[in-house]
Amino acid sequence: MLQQILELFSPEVRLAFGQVDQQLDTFSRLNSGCPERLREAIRYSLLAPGKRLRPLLVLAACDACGGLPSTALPAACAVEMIHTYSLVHDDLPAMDDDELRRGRPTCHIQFDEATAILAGDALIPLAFQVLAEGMATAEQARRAVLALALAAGATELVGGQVDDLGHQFGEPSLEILESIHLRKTAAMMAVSLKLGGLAAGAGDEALSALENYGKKLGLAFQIADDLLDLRGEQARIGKKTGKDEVRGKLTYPGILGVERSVALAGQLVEEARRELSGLGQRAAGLQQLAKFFVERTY
Ligand code: GRG
Repeated sequence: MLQQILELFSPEVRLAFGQVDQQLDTFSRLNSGCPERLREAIRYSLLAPGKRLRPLLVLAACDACGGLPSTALPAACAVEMIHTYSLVHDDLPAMDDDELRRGRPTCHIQFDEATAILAGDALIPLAFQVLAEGMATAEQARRAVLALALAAGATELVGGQVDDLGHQFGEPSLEILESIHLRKTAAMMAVSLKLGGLAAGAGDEALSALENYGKKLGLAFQIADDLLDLRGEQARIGKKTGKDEVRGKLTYPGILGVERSVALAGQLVEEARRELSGLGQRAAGLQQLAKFFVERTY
């Protein structure tokens, strides 16, 4: 499926996307002051075979705004670092207590809990370092660092995670569920697109269109994630399925049922696509991508 997705984008996006793993490798070599076991744990999680969807959003948004996607590679790596830290911490016994991630033992199983916590911790400043050093101008770097700090912070990613943990076995409410996923999942997608736009020097109108698209996309992605947990194959997804029900998690199929969840995902995809209409033909790849996001099987 990834190959099919990549074909939606320009050769420049594909070329830059092909460099993401190599760049992540370079950025995570770290200097000799980093303890070896910490370096290993950081690289174990960061270089594991994730889908790299957020980096793709960064590069595609940069292209859609008329920029050269390779200039957005540091931003693409920065969002993947924050995303990876959030997965490492989410998998810890104190949170989701998972043993499988990206088809491999989770970081705390492969190493130990303290190392997994600290590897996640170290990825956060590394992301901001890469972003601050990698944007073309000081003003772009300032705006990008601010945007990522807000998206990854206490009101968005972390706040969404806290509310998600707090509502296990809670009163099912679509409003709460949407608020959780707008912050836990959609905010990181929206900021990925924004950073790509910033790297291209896009104006405020284009930036807010990209962010709105990212929020709708993130919600649709989450519905697909809930549906995969319910009926996906563990081997294909690379993580355990059927956990949401056991943990009493609020989910879209749990509240709406499968049919209405599928319909809502479709509606969100249409709304997301419309958000990009002002960007014209250059955003056609991103518009198509939205469909793949909800039709995914892993
Ligand atoms: C610990 C602050 C903190 C936050 C954790 C990311 C997250 C918040 C929780 C992960 C739980 C989860 C299943 C969320 C659903 C959406 C999501 C982020 C899925 C994982 O992203 P993918 O499918 O993963 O893009 P890969 O491995 O391909 O990068």
